Amino acid sequence: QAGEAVPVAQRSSWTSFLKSIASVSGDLSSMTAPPFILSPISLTEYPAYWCERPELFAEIGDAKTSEERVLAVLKWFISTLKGQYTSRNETSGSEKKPLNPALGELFYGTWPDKDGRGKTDLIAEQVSHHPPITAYVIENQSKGLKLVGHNAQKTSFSGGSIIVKQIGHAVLTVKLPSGSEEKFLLTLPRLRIDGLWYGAPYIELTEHSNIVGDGFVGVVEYKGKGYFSGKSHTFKATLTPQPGMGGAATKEIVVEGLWHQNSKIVTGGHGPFHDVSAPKEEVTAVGGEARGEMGPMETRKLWELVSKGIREGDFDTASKEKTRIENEMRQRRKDEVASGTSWESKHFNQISSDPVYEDLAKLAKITPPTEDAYVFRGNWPKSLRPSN
Ligand code: CLR
Repeated sequence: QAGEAVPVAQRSSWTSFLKSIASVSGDLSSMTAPPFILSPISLTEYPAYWCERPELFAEIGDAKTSEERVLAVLKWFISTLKGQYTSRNETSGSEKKPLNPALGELFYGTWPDKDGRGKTDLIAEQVSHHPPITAYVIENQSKGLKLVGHNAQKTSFSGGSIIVKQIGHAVLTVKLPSGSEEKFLLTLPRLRIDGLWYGAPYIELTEHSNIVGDGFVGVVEYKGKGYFSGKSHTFKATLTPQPGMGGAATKEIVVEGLWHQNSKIVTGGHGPFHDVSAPKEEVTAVGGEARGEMGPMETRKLWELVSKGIREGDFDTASKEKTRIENEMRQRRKDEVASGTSWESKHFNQISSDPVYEDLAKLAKITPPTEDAYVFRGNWPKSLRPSN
């Protein structure tokens, strides 16, 4: 039944929202949606999903061989998927529409040191508003790990589902004890958002993504529940060693399972691989200002009243506040035009092609062959790096 999960009073606005999704392709983020589907959290907070199991991230730095390292990267990567793609369902019953970040919106966070895993820090910045692009860096300095990436989405509508093509990539740099570095290129899966008609959207991953580095080309294939067979959230990862690319490994490794539950190694070894049934650890938001306070562009400050309105069901206040913020941002852009200046990112420099991406993409035959990227300027706020 259409809209069964939608509050009765919002059914007609849900139907018109779906109709406009079907006709507008590209960017849904700025479309107005009915209140029941709104999330009080901005997309600038989503990069935190990469580190909700900080001990698995840290383990990459402890690996002794190329094979151990690539397996640690795969395990950490797969273990993030449950949080990235099912956590809104679990906490609020369905996928929700995140707040559409303002240009220059910031999010700072940390996961404290515990059991020798080291402290891990995060900066995310909205580096483009239209289309929305979020750049981020996640670093565990004591383990020599740095993840730098950016995310954008291109959406279309097909067969009653929203198809989300993720644009962007991430590069994980691992500093080895010898002083040399290994770099891993991570690309992102495609999403299908189902359950729209009913009013309870949820995500399935489709197609594939890559993990390439340290002498390995890795492909992760995603499948969902088919009409006749198959299970939701299935994946199969194949890691193929590249002859002559350093790394002592010679055998192919295959891992199969369910990314939101567990998986096992089926080729090149055997036994359990990952298991995400244990609780995850959410990021601790940190203010980026001098005394650890949150500045006006920090996401939880900027959207404070909108979020409160959404959480408390006061949608009038939420929508008034949202309009106020959007108008303020429009005014800023106009002022910049008038004064001949332009907005500048606080933490990232855009480059039009990324040599690390190009080399590793070529090796794995990833398209497009080149992609722009955002380079972190290294300027951590004092609240995250007191010694700076
Ligand atoms: C952002 C990057 C993260 C993974 C991730 C998870 C959920 C995605 C989100 C990304 C992008 C925006 C997204 C969202 C799910 C729904 C939302 C596609 C890829 C769209 C804009 C909202 C659709 C509205 C329906 C829910 C009605 O690492």
